[in-house]
Amino acid sequence: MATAIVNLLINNILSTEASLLWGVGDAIDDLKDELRSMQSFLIDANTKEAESETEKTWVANVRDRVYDAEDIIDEFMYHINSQQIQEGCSWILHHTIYFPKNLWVRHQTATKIRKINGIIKGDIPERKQRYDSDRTKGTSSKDTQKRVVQHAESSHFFKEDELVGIKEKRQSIMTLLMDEELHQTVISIVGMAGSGKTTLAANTYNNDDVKKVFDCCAWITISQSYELEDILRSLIEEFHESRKEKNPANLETMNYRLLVKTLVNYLENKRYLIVLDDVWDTNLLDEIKVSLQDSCVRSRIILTTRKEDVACYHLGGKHHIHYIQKLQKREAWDLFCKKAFINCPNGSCPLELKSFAKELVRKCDGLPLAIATLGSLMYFKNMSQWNEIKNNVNWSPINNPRLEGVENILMLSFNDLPYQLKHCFLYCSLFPEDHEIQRKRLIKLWMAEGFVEQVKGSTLEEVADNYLVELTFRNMLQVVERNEFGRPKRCKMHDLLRELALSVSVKEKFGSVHDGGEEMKECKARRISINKIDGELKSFMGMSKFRSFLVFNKSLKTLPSGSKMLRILDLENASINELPDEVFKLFNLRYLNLRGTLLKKLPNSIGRLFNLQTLDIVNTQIETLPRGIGQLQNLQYLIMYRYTGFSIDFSYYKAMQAPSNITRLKNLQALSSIEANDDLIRQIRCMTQLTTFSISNVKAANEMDLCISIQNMTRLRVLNITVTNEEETLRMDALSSPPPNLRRLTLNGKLEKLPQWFHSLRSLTSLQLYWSRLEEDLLPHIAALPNLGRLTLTNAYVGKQLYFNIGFHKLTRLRIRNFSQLNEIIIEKEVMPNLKSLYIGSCMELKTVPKGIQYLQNLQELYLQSISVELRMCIFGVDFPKVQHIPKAYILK
Ligand SMILES: *[C@@H]1O[C@H](CO)[C@@H](O)[C@H](O)[C@H]1NC(C)=O
Ligand SMILES: *[C@@H]1O[C@H](CO)[C@@H](O)[C@H](O)[C@H]1NC(C)=O
Ligand SMILES: *[C@@H]1O[C@H](CO)[C@@H](O)[C@H](O)[C@H]1NC(C)=O
Ligand SMILES: *[C@@H]1O[C@H](CO)[C@@H](O)[C@H](O)[C@H]1NC(C)=O
Ligand SMILES: *[C@@H]1O[C@H](CO)[C@@H](O)[C@H](O)[C@H]1NC(C)=O
Ligand SMILES: *[C@@H]1O[C@H](CO)[C@@H](O)[C@H](O)[C@H]1NC(C)=O
Ligand SMILES: *[C@@H]1O[C@H](CO)[C@@H](O)[C@H](O)[C@H]1NC(C)=O
Ligand SMILES: CC(=O)N[C@H]1CO[C@H](CO)[C@@H](O)[C@@H]1O
Repeated sequence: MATAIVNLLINNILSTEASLLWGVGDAIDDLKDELRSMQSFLIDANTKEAESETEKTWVANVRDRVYDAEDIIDEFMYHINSQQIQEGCSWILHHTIYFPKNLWVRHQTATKIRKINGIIKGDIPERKQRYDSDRTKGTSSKDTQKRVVQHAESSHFFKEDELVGIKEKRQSIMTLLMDEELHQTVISIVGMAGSGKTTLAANTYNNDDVKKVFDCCAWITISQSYELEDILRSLIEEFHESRKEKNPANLETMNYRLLVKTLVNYLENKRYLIVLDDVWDTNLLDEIKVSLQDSCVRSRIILTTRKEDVACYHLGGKHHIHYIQKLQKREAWDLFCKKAFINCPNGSCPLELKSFAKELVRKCDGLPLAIATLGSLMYFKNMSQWNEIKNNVNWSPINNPRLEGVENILMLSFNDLPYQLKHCFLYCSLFPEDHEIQRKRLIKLWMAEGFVEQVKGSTLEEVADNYLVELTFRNMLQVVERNEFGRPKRCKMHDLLRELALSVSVKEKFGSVHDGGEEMKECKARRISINKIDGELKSFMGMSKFRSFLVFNKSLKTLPSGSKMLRILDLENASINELPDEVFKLFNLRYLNLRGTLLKKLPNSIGRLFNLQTLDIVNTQIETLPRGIGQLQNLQYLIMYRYTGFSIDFSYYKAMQAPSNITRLKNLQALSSIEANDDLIRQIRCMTQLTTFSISNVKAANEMDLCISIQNMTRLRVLNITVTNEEETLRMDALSSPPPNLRRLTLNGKLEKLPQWFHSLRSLTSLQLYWSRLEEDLLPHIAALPNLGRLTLTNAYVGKQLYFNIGFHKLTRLRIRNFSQLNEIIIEKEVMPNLKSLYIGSCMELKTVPKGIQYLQNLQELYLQSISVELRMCIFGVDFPKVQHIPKAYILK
């Protein structure tokens, strides 16, 4: 692992901008040369983790020296930058300015670097020879690229894990859930980490037969430390969500007593199902007991735990304990084969591998997590690589006394990762236990850290996306939710893997998590994640070396000072309403996430953050961007809207006002969402590089200018346009052809007709029309879009009938809302054969179910909201046979 870290450091140093290094350039050049030659064999050495002790010590030493070098360079850059700011001309940075008072610093820096270089140099030649003669092959990231594409096409990718043996176990739990016992009944599922408790609970909980019989359901993940009030709040939210009801208005501010009262009232005489996942102590059960009264209506509680005393604890009512058995030899083998040999004839193990494979599976000790991870690892290997592993495996605890058998297996999977993926994987452990990690956030963090390799013909974002997919293939991350094309949207890290990753992180000074308890005194790692805090967070030793500072706790109110070299500052949802000036001097900062904080304003000095790539200020109180924003020449993602209402309303979010200087940002790819004015619309045409563009406050009179601007944005994939108000018309006909790769289009405003360029949206996968109030029938135009997967029509058409008579072959999600005249929907046979989800809301004239709904054989969910009494009666009466094939149908208020 240390070698992977050294590589990363080297890459970061190598990418330092040379023009800034006047006066220290020679020393740094020498260092770069040395590092380059070292890097080439460090990469080779990377997978060979069975290094000898001396080897390990050597690599660790190199790591520390390179850390030192990085510190010196970053500190130097910081110094030079702040000098120039004082001189009042920070934007001249790319032309280096010569300041006499910097001479001394430059000289000093050069000396320090030479010294480090000497140390590294003295150690290398001899090693180099050795490595040259003993090259080993590891997984390279190029293989990763290829593989991901291959697998994305195989069905293996999309299938959810049907764990071996789960059917019988599920049946026995289901029987307990649905039996005739009137009293509240607790079913404890107990087993060790990685034994599949949560999978079993989830598999039962998500079963439609189960959900149908309960009035309301909630799934709460507890994990090791929890806040009781948060849990009660989540319970209330989940219950409401399960019945598609709005949360009580004052939920956020309720105190403990009120929360309990709300729950008790809500649950009275309701048959409820609760899953308490991963309970660690009996205190929680004591505390939560009063909220979960028994109304003798066959309510059920499932709890999963690693601890027997928790499992045996009596909440009252009836009690059953389900011990998760380790997988039987046969089951373990089947699971392994499913993962490892899915592409082999009959999915079975080739004869010549059998004995070794069996040996491997035996080591997994019947734990599904270990078996699945190992199986996925072996899936990627060919015969000769199997043999290599066979010969290299250091099973015996002597090699790694710290680890148990199962951890050894997980370590094997970790070691097999290409070095970029090692960083990415370790990074995930900085998120709190059980945190659902958003794909978008994660890959931006990876990119800002410099983990993502440039690959010819792909954007960094695409490469990062593939890293994520690869980690999920390997079962190192679990997918919580996928988008309409099967790509991961949210992921989670299994506890056991997270513990492992954290232990590696700490050992390698890669990163560390602050979990509350004692006051923070010192941290040696380069990255810190604050998960828990007690009171205020004070400055502590080691802060000056931090490159990443992540906060996952609402209660953080102030930022401790002393980190000058941060690359990443992520304060999402922290209760911060002011940032210290220090933040705006962070010359190295690449990623600044202030989403959900209480900030009201950004200072002009934000312009000093010369290296900033991502700025996220979604859902803050900020309304206007400062002028300094125009100086952020490296900015790529600027994300800044604020939700203000429900998505059925015309104006449900607010965009940001920005100085027109913003158009000078030549590296900006995502601009979302900006408030238009006449000037801006004209000037924005020079931003031809944009891939995501969202603009509001557009007027009909802007047609020409807006269209010229969009015409120039040939790389656009996402486009959102919103007009000033409900009465304003959106005119887009001046556009001669739309951006060729447009994937998602949202038009919010009155349309006289659909623009003539509509038929050429060949790549469009998602279309949303809000408040268009078209008078012509819009469906023939939309039916012609060959790749459309999602369609939302909100108050888009004033006609009486929607007739789907052709096309829509790839459509999976359709939402029809607020059609005031609509009284008939007709769907012909073989139209939208892949529709999975259908929502119809606020269409009061609609009195019957869509004609032809019975042809939609893949429809999984039907939502009807604010519908007429007649339609409601149809559903339960004459039309029932037409909808009874739909697994989930909800009628909401
Ligand atoms: C695959 O299974 C079928 C039926 O179970 C069997 O006839 C066939 O011989 C098997 N093929 C191999 C390569 O094992
Ligand atoms: C196995 O895969 C490795 C790496 O992709 C490759 O270098 C090697 O040639 C392959 N061996 C065989 C026997 O296919
Ligand atoms: C935030 O920190 C407090 C204090 O340690 C802790 O009680 C709370 O659970 C933390 N919140 C989260 C979401 O972890
Ligand atoms: C931040 O808070 C919002 C609103 O409460 C929530 O939806 C979101 O998931 C939170 N983000 C994280 C990373 O927890
Ligand atoms: C744009 O930026 C330049 C320099 O950064 C500044 O002089 C100018 O006043 C700015 N213009 C506007 C309209 O903000
Ligand atoms: C575009 O609009 C859709 C629908 O309102 C919204 O979900 C999405 O977040 C918007 N995208 C951007 C980049 O503003
Ligand atoms: C943008 O479009 C206009 C008119 O279509 C054209 O004259 C101009 O060269 C384009 N600008 C760029 C930067 O491509
Ligand atoms: C529920 C809802 O938002 N209804 C709106 C639908 O559209 C009409 C007219 O276009 C509005 O008046 C309603 O308020």
